[in-house]
Amino acid sequence: MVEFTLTDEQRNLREMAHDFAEKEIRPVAWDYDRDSTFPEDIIKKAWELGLMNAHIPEEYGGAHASTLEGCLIEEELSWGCSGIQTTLGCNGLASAPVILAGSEAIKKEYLGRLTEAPLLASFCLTEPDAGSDVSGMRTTAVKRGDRYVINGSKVFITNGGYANWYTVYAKTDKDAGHRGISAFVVPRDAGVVVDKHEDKLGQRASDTAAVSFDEVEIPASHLLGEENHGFKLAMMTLDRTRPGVAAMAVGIGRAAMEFASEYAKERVQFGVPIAMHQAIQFMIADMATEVEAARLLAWKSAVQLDRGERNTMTSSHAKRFAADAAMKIATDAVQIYGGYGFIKDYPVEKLFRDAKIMQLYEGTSQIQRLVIAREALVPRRAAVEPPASTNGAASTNGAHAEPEPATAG
Ligand code: COS
Repeated sequence: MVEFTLTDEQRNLREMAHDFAEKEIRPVAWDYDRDSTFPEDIIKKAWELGLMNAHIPEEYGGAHASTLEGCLIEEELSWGCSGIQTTLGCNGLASAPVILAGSEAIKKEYLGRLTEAPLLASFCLTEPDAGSDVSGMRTTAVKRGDRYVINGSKVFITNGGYANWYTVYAKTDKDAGHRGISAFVVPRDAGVVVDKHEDKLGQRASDTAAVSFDEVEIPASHLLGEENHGFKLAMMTLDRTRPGVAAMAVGIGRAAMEFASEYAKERVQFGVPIAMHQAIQFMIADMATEVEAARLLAWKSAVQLDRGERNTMTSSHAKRFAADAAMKIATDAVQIYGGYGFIKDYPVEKLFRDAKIMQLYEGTSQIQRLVIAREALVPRRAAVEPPASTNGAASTNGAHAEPEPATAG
């Protein structure tokens, strides 16, 4: 059965997120963008309301929200400001590998930190010379007794300058390509150095940092899952987070469409509001279709995961389509505003800049196409295979590892 109706609980959640975006995010979003200020006060308020860390299982203090429910929150907050939502949502990316493969003690400690206080965590995969090509990473983790020693540097790390702990991918076998990568939890006070905060084109309220590890020692128990199984863990993490990124792109596209529609009804040229001209109507019509289609793809990829099915293909469909749609919609919104769209006094200029990152982070649009092509040509197994957690038991996270009824409807 296909059901597109949300439950009352899900509608209430979406309303709460929208209300927060409207009252707490929208009024300050353009100031945060202009000044590139980190939204610490908004983090505290969102954390108190449960709009952060919703995905964390109840036993570690979270609400154990489904992926679909996460998408509802992410679309609304991103409608408010996608830079601020990137900040608020990053704990989901950093903690997904911990939920999937961390030992009980690691989950208790590090997921607990996020739910007990408004702290942040970061996901450290990308390096200066290893972006799309994850297996080209150079950061190393060498085992010495009951500890690992990490050396290397990571770039484009969301919340990197503010994180309390980091999920770090490093080579544990330099000659084994993707089969020589492991994942670790690294607390900031182990010696993580923040080298640089980037000055970005868009999403300027989010912190994007370069961080480095110089002989950073962590207990061996901070390994996530098995040694040399980190690449798959990273891929499984991205399968889980790309539906939410797609939902964020829907939020940007929807915001741009709304601004453009309102403007088109007010702006008069040739004696009538420009919304009366078919040239403008067709642009608005395409925006509406793209928002709708992108949301359906995001929801499908989320529900598939919530059912315990593998969603690699659908999450790439969703991420690719929604990101490209957000960029196109924001570009056309600037077009509808004409010269005013190019000026910072008008809202769509920021949305145009913000939309661009959606085609870049969590896998470029080209990488999504590559994943889709591979899945189309050589389909993988349909079921999700939970990785072994560090303590040898299968992942205890039911939402991600075991089949569950769909939450939509
Ligand atoms: N889930 C589980 N396992 C997966 C998987 C997935 N979604 N995708 C790939 N794998 C497994 C494969 O089955 C293969 O397993 P074996 O070692 O048993 O053969 C292994 O991982 C390697 O897969 P593949 O050959 O497809 O790896 P590639 O090096 O060709 O890379 C891409 C694949 C390019 C898709 C990957 O590196 C990628 O997604 N890059 C983009 C990274 C990214 O999004 N960066 C943004 C920063 S994170 S915010």
